[in-house]
Amino acid sequence: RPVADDAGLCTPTSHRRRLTKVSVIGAGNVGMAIAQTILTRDLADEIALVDALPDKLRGEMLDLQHAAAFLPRTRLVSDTDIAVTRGSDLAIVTAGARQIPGETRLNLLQRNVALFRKIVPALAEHSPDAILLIVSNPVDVLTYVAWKLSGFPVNRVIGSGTNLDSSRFRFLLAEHLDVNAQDVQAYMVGEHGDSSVAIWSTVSVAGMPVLKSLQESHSSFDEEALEGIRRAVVNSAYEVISLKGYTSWAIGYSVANLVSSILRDQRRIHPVSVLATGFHGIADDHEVFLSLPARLGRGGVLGVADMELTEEEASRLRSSAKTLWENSQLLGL
Ligand code: 6V0
Repeated sequence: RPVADDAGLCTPTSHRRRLTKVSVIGAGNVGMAIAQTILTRDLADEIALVDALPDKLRGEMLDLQHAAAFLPRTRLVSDTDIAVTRGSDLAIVTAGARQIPGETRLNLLQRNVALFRKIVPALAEHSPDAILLIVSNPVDVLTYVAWKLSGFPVNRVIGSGTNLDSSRFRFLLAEHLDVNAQDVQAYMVGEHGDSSVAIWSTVSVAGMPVLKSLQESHSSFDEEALEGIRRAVVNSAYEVISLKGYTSWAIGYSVANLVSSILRDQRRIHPVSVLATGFHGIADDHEVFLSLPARLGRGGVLGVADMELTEEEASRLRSSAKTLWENSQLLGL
């Protein structure tokens, strides 16, 4: 005879499917925007939050839990101890030290590497089969650091890279062309941030390349104007930071979009930070992570596009690769 449980429901047979667990390390502005978007998009059965500040962490968890009546059912757990991430399918790292006024980028990098030395090996130990998704800046070098410290195969360590820069690029183009940004194909590749490279030949709307027609109809669409648009993409991050102090919503959606492609095995192509050695003339002995369009699925990085680049674009990539490689050599990994 069926027996009712405390909720008055009779369960005929126990039915369990494998649950999907995502961990977010760093419950700051970026980590919480990511967690919130994953929650609303129903991408995980369990989300584990980790931060070094226990009160803030518990406050953030409770605040999200109190929205349970309006959201898909997701178990939320949090702890300052990374053991709470045990058994994660995907671990997203957003923890980062904040730049101290006057501090050099290299010094900030070294402080973040020290932080990664605490976080990454522990993550790898608790979730040896997980995919690592790195968001903390400088994201390309830190993705390399995470790869080295985790000992994971390279397909399971991904940096959010220029996925966000490409989204900003598509937004600006969509505004200009008066179409939906989702219908604009356009890639920015290379280093996330100041030296990202806009690949103009990839800009298309509804599959139709638009650069040529833009240049024919607007004589002002010269090299200088194109570089101006690229700079506008780069500066848009600084503009948001100068206005509100940090960026959060766009990176939240951008990372949740990657999470969806990975956990749901969507095999979509995203510009993300991957091992770029050997691509576009990057030296075979330079292990660097840079963004290139990559196919993402349940196994992580399933392939990297060897895009056709102009010599100028490829040379910019090589120059970023050289700087990143030189910086990573100073870290003693
Ligand atoms: P934030 O709001 O200062 O959050 C960082 C969080 O990390 C804080 O809550 C800290 O308490 C926490 N933290 C520090 N040390 C540890 C530790 N050892 N263990 C666990 N947690 C710890 O910064 P914000 O959320 O704004 O930014 C986080 C990182 O994301 C920074 O490195 C940003 O530069 C980077 N971004 C990367 C982007 C990208 O496109 N890749 C975009 C935006 C921000």
